Amino acid sequence: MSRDRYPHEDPVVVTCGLPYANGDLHIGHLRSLVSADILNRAFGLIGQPSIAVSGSDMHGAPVALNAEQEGVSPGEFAHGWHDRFQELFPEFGIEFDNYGHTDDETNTALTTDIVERLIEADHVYEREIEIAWDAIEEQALPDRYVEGTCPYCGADARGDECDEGCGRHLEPGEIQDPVSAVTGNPAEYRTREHKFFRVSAFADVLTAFLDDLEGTANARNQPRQWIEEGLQDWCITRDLDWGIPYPGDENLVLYVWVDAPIEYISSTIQYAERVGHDPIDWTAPWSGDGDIVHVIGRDIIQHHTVFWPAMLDAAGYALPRAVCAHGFITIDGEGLSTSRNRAIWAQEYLDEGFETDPLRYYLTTTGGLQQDIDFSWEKFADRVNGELVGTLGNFLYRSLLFAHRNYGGTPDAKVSAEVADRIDEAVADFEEAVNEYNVRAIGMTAVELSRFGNEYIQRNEPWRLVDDEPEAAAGVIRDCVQLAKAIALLGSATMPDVSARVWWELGESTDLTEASLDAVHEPPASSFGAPTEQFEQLEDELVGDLTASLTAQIEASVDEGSDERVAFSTFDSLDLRIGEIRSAEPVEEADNLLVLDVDIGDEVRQIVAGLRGHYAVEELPGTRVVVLTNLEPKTVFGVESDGMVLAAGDDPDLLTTLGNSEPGAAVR
Ligand code: B3M
Ligand code: ZN
Repeated sequence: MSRDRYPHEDPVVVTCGLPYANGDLHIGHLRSLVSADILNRAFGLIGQPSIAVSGSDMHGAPVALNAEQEGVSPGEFAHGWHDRFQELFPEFGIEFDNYGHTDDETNTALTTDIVERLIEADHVYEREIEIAWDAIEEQALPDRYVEGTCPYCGADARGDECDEGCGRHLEPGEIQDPVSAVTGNPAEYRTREHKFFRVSAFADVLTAFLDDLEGTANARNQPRQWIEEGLQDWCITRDLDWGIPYPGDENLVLYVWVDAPIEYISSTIQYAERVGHDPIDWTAPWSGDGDIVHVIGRDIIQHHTVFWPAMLDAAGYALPRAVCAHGFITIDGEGLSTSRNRAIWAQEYLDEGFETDPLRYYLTTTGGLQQDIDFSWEKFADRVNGELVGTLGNFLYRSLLFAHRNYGGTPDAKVSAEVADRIDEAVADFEEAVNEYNVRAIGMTAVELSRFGNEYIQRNEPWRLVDDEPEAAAGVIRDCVQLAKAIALLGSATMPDVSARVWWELGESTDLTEASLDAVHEPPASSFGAPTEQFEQLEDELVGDLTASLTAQIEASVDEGSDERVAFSTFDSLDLRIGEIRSAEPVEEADNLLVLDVDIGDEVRQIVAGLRGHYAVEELPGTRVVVLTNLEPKTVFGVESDGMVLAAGDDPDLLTTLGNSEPGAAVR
């Protein structure tokens, strides 16, 4: 790893966190993918040799569990998603130099080799641990196969992560009140032998690594705290029949988080094998000649700043130079949730017929990389209409149209010192942004330069000069055309499609993706045609429709019954008991309500129920029903209701007992 400022001569490998090949991609995934793509393109623009690699994460419980629920083999399931991802990436301008997957030969061989090195160096030992077990199904419950409560913060957690609470990685056996995610059976713990990687021995290595680590501050600070609290060794095997076998024990597979980051190296190797090692050895950064830059979501910082560098160090590889951990995305102020369908899906965005550059721009410039950001169609429209249509699109269109109409292209004049300096300033800002991995600033330079352009054209009023002072008018427009060219170049990392169109409209014949910022001062073609408008205004009516259909999509998923499971402890917190109806009376002024007195064993409760018209008041007394007794009391039509009587269906069918359970008997 070098500490040299970019651009330097050694290669840089930009990686993107591997999406699990287990479901559709949404804007949360896109934030990682696009940020990595932007960094890679931005490196290229400043003359830094770089590639972007990633791959699909095919192993582990996240894939096995979803495949099982779909009734297909994990391999077939994962390959299906892998193919879908690869079709989708180009639509969003996401260009990887290599996109592999964790189940291929390169990664299987390399993972086996790395784990063997860890074993040889005595960094792996065996320990008996308690793992979650479904005694009814006689099945181990690794990772996402089990749900329960986080031992650190008490939030609902699934398997190996506290995804809705403190965000910690959870070791096997740590989750409390475990329940099988497949059957809902309460899990027990069984003793099993598993392999552990001695992460605790790497505290000094990791501390030194973090002291030098570049990227976002969250990726340095959180692990420092974990190291201070004392590092735990890491269980690297699972009882699962899907994954890379543990070398030396075919009954165990490696934990998915062992082979997933190794795919970063495997993917680099595949690229190097394809293009050869001359003039650049792209694998060199993994042995210290060049830099590794990881782009990830903030939920997987621990994996990338503790487990992964420890593994790299133990196996003799170089450690990354930077970890850039982006924040989460909320949708209309609430957490994105795939199971609740509270998400903007990549495919649905495309189906609306939208271009993807505005979304790339929104996802990467709304907040700094590290910040959590909110998406709503309204906020999206505000930025598209304001910054892209109103500022950037407006400047390009008005100035290039003026140039085309009056001069047939670039006027024959010299670029002013003011504009040349302002372009240099933008280039310097851009280079600085790349050196700080500041994806937002990378995207803003083009918009800021257009803001200047609009102000410049407004201040110089070429439309007034054109008749009386033609030379002055030509000078102003010459400046604007140069600004447009610089904007296309600077904007091309974040908005590659729009920039390529502007480039082409400026009469450039070279491939913009091959260009560098050195071209900002080169004169554009002397003749070019009429420009087109680059961005479409999002009208209020459309925004209203999109917002309404997003709300409907979320509500429909709630009605359908989401596939999100509740922890057993959640169910257990409901006090359900048998009750016997003593009396029933209509509630005045409420057509469908009855007020019941219900004996629940140790007391009689007054409960209002929507049964009027479905049952005659005189047939109810003596009926044994199921009562939720610890529901918050409330007042309905002036009548106090303390509990809930359960019934099935819209045409309420009271739940009763098959045997003759006594009032007060607990329902489980
Ligand atoms: N497949 C996805 C995630 O947890 C996981 C990333 C692997 S990166 C090596 O966000
Ligand atoms: Zn937690």
